Amino acid sequence: MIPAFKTRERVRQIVITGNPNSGKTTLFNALTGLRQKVGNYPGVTVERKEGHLSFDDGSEAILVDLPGTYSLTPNSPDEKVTTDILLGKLKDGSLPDLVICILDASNIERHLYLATQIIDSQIPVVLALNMIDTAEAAGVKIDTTRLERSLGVRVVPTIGTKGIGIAGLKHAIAEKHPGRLPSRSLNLPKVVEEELDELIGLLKQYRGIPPPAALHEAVDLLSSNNGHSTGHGPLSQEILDHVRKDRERLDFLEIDRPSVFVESRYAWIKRSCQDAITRPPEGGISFSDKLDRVLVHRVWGYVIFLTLMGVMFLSVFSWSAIPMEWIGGGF
Ligand SMILES: Nc1nc2c(ncn2[C@@H]2O[C@H](COP(=O)(O)OP(=O)(O)O)[C@@H](O)[C@H]2O)c(=O)[nH]1
Ligand SMILES: [Mg+2]
Repeated sequence: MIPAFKTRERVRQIVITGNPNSGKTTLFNALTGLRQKVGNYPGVTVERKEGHLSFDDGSEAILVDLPGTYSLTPNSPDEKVTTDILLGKLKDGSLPDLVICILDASNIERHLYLATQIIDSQIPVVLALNMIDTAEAAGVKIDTTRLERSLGVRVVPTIGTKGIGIAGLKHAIAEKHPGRLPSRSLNLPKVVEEELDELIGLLKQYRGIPPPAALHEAVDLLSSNNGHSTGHGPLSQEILDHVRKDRERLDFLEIDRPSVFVESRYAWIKRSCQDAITRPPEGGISFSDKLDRVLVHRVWGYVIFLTLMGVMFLSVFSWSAIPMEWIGGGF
């Protein structure tokens, strides 16, 4: 990240991330105002947007609006910029001091996929539950206190477009965020858990990979058939042999390697959200559903239909006399 110094204390490096269209740029603008600088990341044509964040006590932080990504497995150069920064894969091995992860509250389970991956990576994180207005309009209620308890991180509700919750978000950013203890938000079969822990140990020991990247790289190696590294140089023969044996063992046990990690994460998310999210009954009743209920009702449907037909009949035969008189009077 950018080396920035202010008198004696190092200025905190904070990054904003989240799925595309979750409201990252809107919240970035609300937090930084007009104090922004736009450039490119070195070596790629991906826009880099940076701003200054000032706190009540006079201290400042640098805020970077990272490109959006759905997970920590990148599918484009933009997403690679984000995942490299979040996993400490930059050349100098630096990690952000804090990650602000923006979630679309009306799509919370899907957006928690990336958020829980970041929580697993053990970088201090604050979740901004944005678009609370859209969620409420859809009848979704989220108890942020309960969500905080189940996820173990700060959760702040916001409506970026209206500037609601910005003060609360700034407050949460300013708090002290102790590094988290390792508690993975995965709920894996025991045998997968064992293989994963063993491989993480090997990757840390032999390659000096930082913990966030080691967990992620181990998951990547076990779930795919890739023989290549995910960004920390080539793998040693010893690790490759170990990975091959792990894969054979899991395949023999008929564990679906590509989906076991994804499914267990979603299962974990579902469980943690259970008590915190209330949805409208019957999967949400929209306005048109409500209208349908009355208009196609067995009794009221006919009453409304006959009334409308009656009004049309009257309008043609009786009320038309009035405009006809006007027209007649005009000649
Ligand atoms: N209803 C609603 N719309 C929002 C909110 N925050 C952002 N938006 C809108 O969502 C869209 C995507 O926002 P943007 O900040 O560009 O998302 P980004 O892709 O994550 O940077 C824009 O049209 C915003 O105006 C919010 O809290 N509520
Ligand atoms: Mg944006």
